[in-house]
Amino acid sequence: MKTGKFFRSIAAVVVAAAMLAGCAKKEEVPLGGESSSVVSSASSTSTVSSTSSATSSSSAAIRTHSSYKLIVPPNADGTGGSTSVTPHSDPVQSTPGASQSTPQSSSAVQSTVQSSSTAANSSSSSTPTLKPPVSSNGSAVDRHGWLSVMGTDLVDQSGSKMQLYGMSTHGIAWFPDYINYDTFRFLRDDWGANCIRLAMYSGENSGYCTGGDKQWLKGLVNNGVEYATELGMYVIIDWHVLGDRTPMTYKEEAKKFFDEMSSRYADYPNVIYEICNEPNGGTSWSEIAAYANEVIPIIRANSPDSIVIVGTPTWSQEVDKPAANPLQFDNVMYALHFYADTHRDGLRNTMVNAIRSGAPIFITEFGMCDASGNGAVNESEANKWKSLIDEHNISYMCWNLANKGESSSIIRSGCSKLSGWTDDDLSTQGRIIRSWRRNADY
Ligand code: IDC
Repeated sequence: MKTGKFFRSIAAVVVAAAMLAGCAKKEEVPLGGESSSVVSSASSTSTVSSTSSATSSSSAAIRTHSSYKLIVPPNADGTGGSTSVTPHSDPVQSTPGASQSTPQSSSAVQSTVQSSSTAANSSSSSTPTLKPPVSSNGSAVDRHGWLSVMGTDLVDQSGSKMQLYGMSTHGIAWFPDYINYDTFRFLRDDWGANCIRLAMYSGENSGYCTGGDKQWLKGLVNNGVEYATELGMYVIIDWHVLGDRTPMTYKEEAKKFFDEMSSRYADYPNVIYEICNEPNGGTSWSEIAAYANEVIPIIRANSPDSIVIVGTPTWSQEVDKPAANPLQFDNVMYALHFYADTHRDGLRNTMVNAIRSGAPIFITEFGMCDASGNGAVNESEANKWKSLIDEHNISYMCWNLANKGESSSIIRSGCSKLSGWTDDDLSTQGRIIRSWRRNADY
């Protein structure tokens, strides 16, 4: 039996079993996450329109799924879908990854989510079929199966070089509407994406360890994985360390989370674990390595062959550190993040040198603007990165899948469509990214 078919059968059994378990337990989980106290404690000036949950209401249903809530797309006739998804306000922007002198852009904190169901459904298919239009070559996961790391390369099940490409969500707590089957399908079919990254902040406002509703957040991750799986796409579960600076801050929570995720997705060849987004604030490689040495064995015990990505010091820029002192596990890659208008030749040189020293690099986040996630889009610097990325077979995920009023959001602020975007619906970065891989064949 082909790996893909085998995997789909397993996945179906796992899902069915989990749903039965959920029914048997009759466990009810409160919806919508945090109380108004969390929302009102937000320091951001973000505006969240009250219509955002309406969009989701029309396109998905929550069922109790073991201890998670599973959001289920509606039937083909449009019946059966509902949910209650209450996005939280994201926090005031810090300036991750910038040199000390990079100023913070005040406009980065402006956000308007306007996910009105009418607009969202008018141009995107409102009734996902759950029968993805897989090309005659099969989906990416059908064709490439379990991935592994060989030397500095990501390779597929037959040992051929593999490059993953796609979008990272924004914080799933703040922009949950984009965890959506149609959204992922459009990215796959129109943009040529073969991977989605699910960014779950661990330490910010409404982060997993800082007041977020854990069951709701895990439900979103769960949905994201299931949609990607249905679509034959790879999916990265990102423990988005940022405001918490060192992954040691919430190490115990991380261990529990990854134990749960890797046991749930043990048989999914498409699930990749990113265990700490961007250590910062002086966190050393040895501290990150100590964390990784505790978390990776937990993942390995459940899912021995999955790819694990580890963040690196200084907002995932110091890939020279693991190049000099690698972790002692197979199938591990190191994260490098760049924002093209801030990070130029210096970081590109660091990356190439690290690869030459044997470090497998995965760019799990990049933008074309500055490191604040805002500011001018620098296409020529972005193109330099793109050449290097292709030259070295590096996988790359673009930040971010949202319509926030910041340059790194790929959807224009004010556009509420969840899929079916034309160039007019996209930000400058969105238009460029869309053009990069549209006709690529995976
Ligand atoms: C930014 C978002 C912004 C949000 C902020 C929260 O774009 O809307 O308010 O986080 O602190 C990173 C981080 C990523 C940042 C992004 C842009 O991993 O979370 O997102 N960035 O600043 N590293 C470098 C840049």
